[in-house]
Amino acid sequence: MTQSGDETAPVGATPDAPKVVVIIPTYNERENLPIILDRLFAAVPAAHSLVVDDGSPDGTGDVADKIAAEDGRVKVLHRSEKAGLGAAYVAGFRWALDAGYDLVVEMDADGSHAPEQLPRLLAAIRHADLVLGSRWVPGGQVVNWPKSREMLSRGGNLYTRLALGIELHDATGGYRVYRRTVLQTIELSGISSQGYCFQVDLAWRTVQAGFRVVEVPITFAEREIGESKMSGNIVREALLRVTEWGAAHRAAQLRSLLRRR
Ligand SMILES: Nc1nc2c(ncn2[C@@H]2O[C@H](COP(=O)(O)OP(=O)(O)OP(=O)(O)O)[C@@H](O)[C@H]2O)c(=O)[nH]1
Ligand SMILES: [Mg+2]
Repeated sequence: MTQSGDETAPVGATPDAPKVVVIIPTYNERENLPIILDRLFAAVPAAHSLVVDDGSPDGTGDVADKIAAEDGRVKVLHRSEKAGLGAAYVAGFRWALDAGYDLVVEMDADGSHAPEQLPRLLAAIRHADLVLGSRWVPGGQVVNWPKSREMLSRGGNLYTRLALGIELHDATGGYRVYRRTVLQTIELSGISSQGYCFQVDLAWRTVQAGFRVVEVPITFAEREIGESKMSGNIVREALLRVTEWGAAHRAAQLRSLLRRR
Protein backbone atom coordinates (compact mmCIF):
# COMPACT_ATOMS: atom_id res chain seq x y z
CA MET A 1 0.00 0.00 0.00
CA THR A 2 1.41 3.39 -0.92
CA GLN A 3 0.33 6.70 0.41
CA SER A 4 1.54 10.21 -0.23
CA GLY A 5 1.54 13.07 2.21
CA ASP A 6 2.10 13.44 5.92
CA GLU A 7 0.06 10.80 7.74
CA THR A 8 -0.30 12.76 10.95
CA ALA A 9 -1.13 16.25 9.70
CA PRO A 10 -4.72 17.41 9.14
CA VAL A 11 -5.71 17.59 5.50
CA GLY A 12 -4.05 20.51 3.73
CA ALA A 13 -2.23 21.66 6.86
CA THR A 14 1.17 21.18 5.24
CA PRO A 15 2.27 21.49 1.62
CA ASP A 16 2.82 17.72 1.38
CA ALA A 17 -0.51 16.82 3.05
CA PRO A 18 -2.74 14.58 0.90
CA LYS A 19 -4.66 16.44 -1.78
CA VAL A 20 -8.38 15.90 -1.33
CA VAL A 21 -11.16 16.32 -3.88
CA VAL A 22 -14.82 15.96 -3.01
CA ILE A 23 -16.88 14.82 -6.00
CA ILE A 24 -20.47 16.02 -5.86
CA PRO A 25 -22.76 14.61 -8.58
CA THR A 26 -25.73 16.85 -9.27
CA TYR A 27 -29.03 16.59 -11.03
CA ASN A 28 -31.43 19.44 -10.24
CA GLU A 29 -29.74 20.59 -7.05
CA ARG A 30 -29.51 24.34 -7.69
CA GLU A 31 -30.65 25.28 -4.20
CA ASN A 32 -28.66 22.61 -2.42
CA LEU A 33 -25.31 23.06 -4.16
CA PRO A 34 -24.25 26.44 -2.69
CA ILE A 35 -25.26 25.25 0.78
CA ILE A 36 -23.29 22.01 0.61
CA LEU A 37 -20.19 23.73 -0.78
CA ASP A 38 -20.28 26.37 1.97
CA ARG A 39 -20.57 23.66 4.58
CA LEU A 40 -17.79 21.64 2.95
CA PHE A 41 -15.27 24.48 2.91
CA ALA A 42 -16.19 25.50 6.46
CA ALA A 43 -15.46 21.93 7.57
CA VAL A 44 -12.39 21.21 5.41
CA PRO A 45 -11.03 24.48 3.94
CA ALA A 46 -8.13 22.75 2.15
CA ALA A 47 -10.37 20.40 0.17
CA HIS A 48 -11.21 20.95 -3.47
CA SER A 49 -14.52 20.00 -5.05
CA LEU A 50 -15.54 18.66 -8.44
CA VAL A 51 -19.22 19.13 -9.30
CA VAL A 52 -20.36 16.63 -11.94
CA ASP A 53 -23.58 17.94 -13.43
CA ASP A 54 -25.62 15.99 -15.97
CA GLY A 55 -27.16 18.96 -17.77
CA SER A 56 -29.64 19.68 -14.96
CA PRO A 57 -32.72 21.37 -16.42
CA ASP A 58 -32.98 23.60 -13.32
CA GLY A 59 -29.64 25.28 -14.14
CA THR A 60 -27.50 23.66 -11.43
CA GLY A 61 -24.61 23.66 -13.93
CA ASP A 62 -24.75 27.46 -14.22
CA VAL A 63 -24.89 27.85 -10.45
CA ALA A 64 -21.81 25.60 -10.21
CA ASP A 65 -19.97 27.64 -12.87
CA LYS A 66 -20.67 30.87 -10.97
CA ILE A 67 -19.29 29.43 -7.76
CA ALA A 68 -16.26 28.03 -9.60
CA ALA A 69 -15.54 31.46 -11.11
CA GLU A 70 -15.26 32.89 -7.60
CA ASP A 71 -13.60 30.00 -5.79
CA GLY A 72 -10.57 28.28 -7.29
CA ARG A 73 -11.21 25.20 -5.17
CA VAL A 74 -14.30 24.36 -7.21
CA LYS A 75 -14.27 22.76 -10.67
CA VAL A 76 -17.22 21.68 -12.77
CA LEU A 77 -17.61 18.77 -15.15
CA HIS A 78 -20.57 19.26 -17.48
CA ARG A 79 -22.11 16.21 -19.05
CA SER A 80 -24.79 16.53 -21.65
CA GLU A 81 -27.54 14.32 -20.26
CA LYS A 82 -28.68 12.41 -17.19
CA ALA A 83 -26.75 9.16 -17.36
CA GLY A 84 -27.03 8.01 -13.75
CA LEU A 85 -24.97 8.43 -10.61
CA GLY A 86 -22.52 5.65 -11.50
CA ALA A 87 -21.47 7.15 -14.84
CA ALA A 88 -21.15 10.61 -13.26
CA TYR A 89 -18.83 9.24 -10.56
CA VAL A 90 -16.71 7.25 -13.01
CA ALA A 91 -16.16 10.43 -15.06
CA GLY A 92 -15.35 12.30 -11.84
CA PHE A 93 -12.89 9.62 -10.68
CA ARG A 94 -11.03 9.76 -13.99
CA TRP A 95 -10.80 13.52 -13.76
CA ALA A 96 -9.55 13.32 -10.15
CA LEU A 97 -6.87 10.76 -11.03
CA ASP A 98 -5.68 12.85 -13.97
CA ALA A 99 -5.56 15.92 -11.75
CA GLY A 100 -3.33 14.09 -9.25
CA TYR A 101 -5.52 14.01 -6.14
CA ASP A 102 -4.51 11.57 -3.39
CA LEU A 103 -7.91 11.16 -1.74
CA VAL A 104 -11.24 11.15 -3.56
CA VAL A 105 -14.47 11.71 -1.63
CA GLU A 106 -18.02 10.84 -2.72
CA MET A 107 -20.68 13.17 -1.34
CA ASP A 108 -24.33 13.82 -2.29
CA ALA A 109 -25.40 17.40 -2.97
CA ASP A 110 -28.63 17.18 -0.99
CA GLY A 111 -27.19 17.49 2.53
CA SER A 112 -27.70 13.84 3.45
CA HIS A 113 -23.93 13.51 3.90
CA ALA A 114 -22.86 16.07 6.49
CA PRO A 115 -19.58 17.76 5.48
CA GLU A 116 -18.98 18.37 9.19
CA GLN A 117 -18.33 14.63 9.51
CA LEU A 118 -15.77 14.55 6.71
CA PRO A 119 -12.75 15.17 9.01
CA ARG A 120 -13.59 11.91 10.78
CA LEU A 121 -13.71 10.02 7.50
CA LEU A 122 -10.43 11.60 6.42
CA ALA A 123 -8.84 10.63 9.74
CA ALA A 124 -9.90 7.02 9.19
CA ILE A 125 -8.36 6.79 5.71
CA ARG A 126 -4.93 7.04 7.31
CA HIS A 127 -5.37 3.39 8.23
CA ALA A 128 -7.49 2.23 5.31
CA ASP A 129 -7.78 2.31 1.52
CA LEU A 130 -11.52 2.93 1.42
CA VAL A 131 -13.59 4.51 4.19
CA LEU A 132 -17.35 4.02 4.14
CA GLY A 133 -19.56 6.46 6.00
CA SER A 134 -21.89 3.95 7.59
CA ARG A 135 -25.43 4.28 8.85
CA TRP A 136 -25.68 0.75 10.11
CA VAL A 137 -22.75 0.37 12.51
CA PRO A 138 -22.95 1.37 16.20
CA GLY A 139 -23.01 5.16 16.40
CA GLY A 140 -24.42 5.52 12.88
CA GLN A 141 -27.98 6.72 12.34
CA VAL A 142 -30.53 8.15 9.94
CA VAL A 143 -32.57 11.26 10.67
CA ASN A 144 -36.04 11.96 9.24
CA TRP A 145 -36.07 8.91 7.03
CA PRO A 146 -39.40 7.23 6.45
CA LYS A 147 -39.54 3.74 7.95
CA SER A 148 -39.93 2.29 4.43
CA ARG A 149 -36.58 3.74 3.29
CA GLU A 150 -34.88 2.53 6.45
CA MET A 151 -36.22 -1.00 5.92
CA LEU A 152 -35.09 -0.92 2.29
CA SER A 153 -31.58 0.18 3.21
CA ARG A 154 -31.20 -2.23 6.13
CA GLY A 155 -32.68 -5.09 4.10
CA GLY A 156 -30.55 -4.30 1.05
CA ASN A 157 -27.41 -4.23 3.14
CA LEU A 158 -28.25 -7.47 4.93
CA TYR A 159 -28.88 -9.13 1.58
CA THR A 160 -25.61 -7.77 0.19
CA ARG A 161 -23.69 -9.06 3.21
CA LEU A 162 -25.17 -12.54 2.87
CA ALA A 163 -25.02 -12.78 -0.92
CA LEU A 164 -21.41 -11.59 -1.23
CA GLY A 165 -20.17 -12.91 2.10
CA ILE A 166 -18.63 -9.57 3.08
CA GLU A 167 -18.50 -7.97 6.50
CA LEU A 168 -19.64 -4.51 5.40
CA HIS A 169 -22.74 -3.06 7.06
CA ASP A 170 -23.39 -0.19 4.65
CA ALA A 171 -22.17 -1.12 1.20
CA THR A 172 -24.97 0.87 -0.47
CA GLY A 173 -24.09 4.20 1.12
CA GLY A 174 -22.54 6.98 -0.92
CA TYR A 175 -20.43 8.93 1.58
CA ARG A 176 -16.91 7.61 1.09
CA VAL A 177 -13.21 8.32 0.84
CA TYR A 178 -11.03 6.41 -1.65
CA ARG A 179 -7.28 6.37 -1.88
CA ARG A 180 -6.22 7.02 -5.44
CA THR A 181 -4.49 3.61 -5.55
CA VAL A 182 -7.91 1.96 -5.21
CA LEU A 183 -9.37 3.86 -8.15
CA GLN A 184 -6.26 3.15 -10.20
CA THR A 185 -6.45 -0.55 -9.44
CA ILE A 186 -10.11 -1.42 -9.88
CA GLU A 187 -11.24 -1.50 -13.48
CA LEU A 188 -13.28 1.71 -13.85
CA SER A 189 -14.15 1.02 -17.47
CA GLY A 190 -15.92 -2.21 -16.48
CA ILE A 191 -18.41 -0.40 -14.25
CA SER A 192 -21.88 0.02 -15.66
CA SER A 193 -23.93 -0.05 -12.45
CA GLN A 194 -25.97 3.00 -11.66
CA GLY A 195 -27.75 3.72 -8.36
CA TYR A 196 -27.04 1.95 -5.07
CA CYS A 197 -25.71 -0.89 -7.11
CA PHE A 198 -22.82 1.31 -8.18
CA GLN A 199 -21.80 1.78 -4.56
CA VAL A 200 -21.96 -1.96 -3.87
CA ASP A 201 -20.05 -2.63 -7.11
CA LEU A 202 -17.18 -0.39 -6.06
CA ALA A 203 -17.05 -1.70 -2.49
CA TRP A 204 -17.08 -5.27 -3.80
CA ARG A 205 -14.30 -4.61 -6.33
CA THR A 206 -12.26 -2.90 -3.61
CA VAL A 207 -12.65 -5.85 -1.21
CA GLN A 208 -11.86 -8.36 -3.95
CA ALA A 209 -8.72 -6.45 -4.91
CA GLY A 210 -7.51 -6.97 -1.34
CA PHE A 211 -7.74 -3.38 -0.13
CA ARG A 212 -8.58 -2.48 3.44
CA VAL A 213 -12.12 -1.14 3.89
CA VAL A 214 -13.15 0.57 7.14
CA GLU A 215 -16.61 1.76 8.21
CA VAL A 216 -17.05 4.98 10.17
CA PRO A 217 -20.43 5.83 11.73
CA ILE A 218 -22.28 8.77 10.19
CA THR A 219 -25.56 10.56 10.76
CA PHE A 220 -27.44 10.50 7.47
CA ALA A 221 -30.17 13.13 7.12
CA GLU A 222 -33.04 12.97 4.63
CA ARG A 223 -32.88 15.68 1.97
CA GLU A 224 -34.87 18.83 2.83
CA ILE A 225 -34.88 20.53 -0.58
CA GLY A 226 -35.42 19.08 -4.05
CA GLU A 227 -36.55 15.75 -5.36
CA SER A 228 -35.16 12.27 -4.89
CA LYS A 229 -33.91 10.42 -7.98
CA MET A 230 -34.41 7.09 -6.27
CA SER A 231 -36.61 4.69 -8.25
CA GLY A 232 -37.88 1.14 -8.41
CA ASN A 233 -35.45 0.49 -11.26
CA ILE A 234 -32.52 1.40 -9.06
CA VAL A 235 -33.65 -1.11 -6.43
CA ARG A 236 -34.27 -3.83 -9.03
CA GLU A 237 -30.87 -3.25 -10.63
CA ALA A 238 -29.16 -3.61 -7.25
CA LEU A 239 -31.03 -6.78 -6.32
CA LEU A 240 -30.35 -8.46 -9.63
CA ARG A 241 -26.68 -7.59 -9.85
CA VAL A 242 -25.83 -8.37 -6.24
CA THR A 243 -27.47 -11.76 -6.72
CA GLU A 244 -25.41 -12.35 -9.87
CA TRP A 245 -22.13 -11.32 -8.21
CA GLY A 246 -22.92 -13.48 -5.19
CA ALA A 247 -23.68 -16.51 -7.39
CA ALA A 248 -20.49 -15.99 -9.44
CA HIS A 249 -18.45 -15.63 -6.25
CA ARG A 250 -19.88 -18.81 -4.71
CA ALA A 251 -19.32 -20.72 -7.95
CA ALA A 252 -15.68 -19.58 -8.01
CA GLN A 253 -15.26 -20.62 -4.37
CA LEU A 254 -16.74 -24.03 -5.13
CA ARG A 255 -14.50 -24.51 -8.16
CA SER A 256 -11.37 -23.71 -6.18
CA LEU A 257 -12.49 -26.07 -3.39
CA LEU A 258 -13.04 -28.90 -5.86
CA ARG A 259 -9.67 -28.22 -7.52
CA ARG A 260 -7.90 -28.45 -4.16
CA ARG A 261 -9.51 -31.83 -3.51
N1 LIG B 1 -24.70 13.88 -12.28
C1 LIG B 1 -25.71 13.15 -11.83
N2 LIG B 1 -26.05 13.22 -10.52
C2 LIG B 1 -27.08 12.47 -10.08
C3 LIG B 1 -27.82 11.60 -10.93
N3 LIG B 1 -28.78 10.98 -10.18
C4 LIG B 1 -28.64 11.45 -8.93
N4 LIG B 1 -27.63 12.35 -8.86
C5 LIG B 1 -27.11 13.06 -7.68
O1 LIG B 1 -26.64 12.07 -6.80
C6 LIG B 1 -26.90 12.40 -5.45
C7 LIG B 1 -27.79 11.33 -4.82
O2 LIG B 1 -29.06 11.33 -5.46
P1 LIG B 1 -30.45 11.40 -4.62
O3 LIG B 1 -31.57 11.77 -5.50
O4 LIG B 1 -30.23 12.26 -3.42
O5 LIG B 1 -30.63 9.90 -4.28
P2 LIG B 1 -30.94 9.31 -2.89
O6 LIG B 1 -30.04 9.96 -1.88
O7 LIG B 1 -30.88 7.86 -3.03
O8 LIG B 1 -32.42 9.73 -2.67
P3 LIG B 1 -33.03 10.58 -1.46
O9 LIG B 1 -32.65 9.87 -0.22
O10 LIG B 1 -34.46 10.57 -1.68
O11 LIG B 1 -32.41 11.94 -1.53
C8 LIG B 1 -27.53 13.79 -5.50
O12 LIG B 1 -26.52 14.76 -5.34
C9 LIG B 1 -28.14 13.85 -6.90
O13 LIG B 1 -28.29 15.15 -7.39
C10 LIG B 1 -27.44 11.55 -12.31
O14 LIG B 1 -28.02 10.83 -13.14
N5 LIG B 1 -26.40 12.32 -12.69
MG1 LIG C 1 -30.24 11.90 -1.42
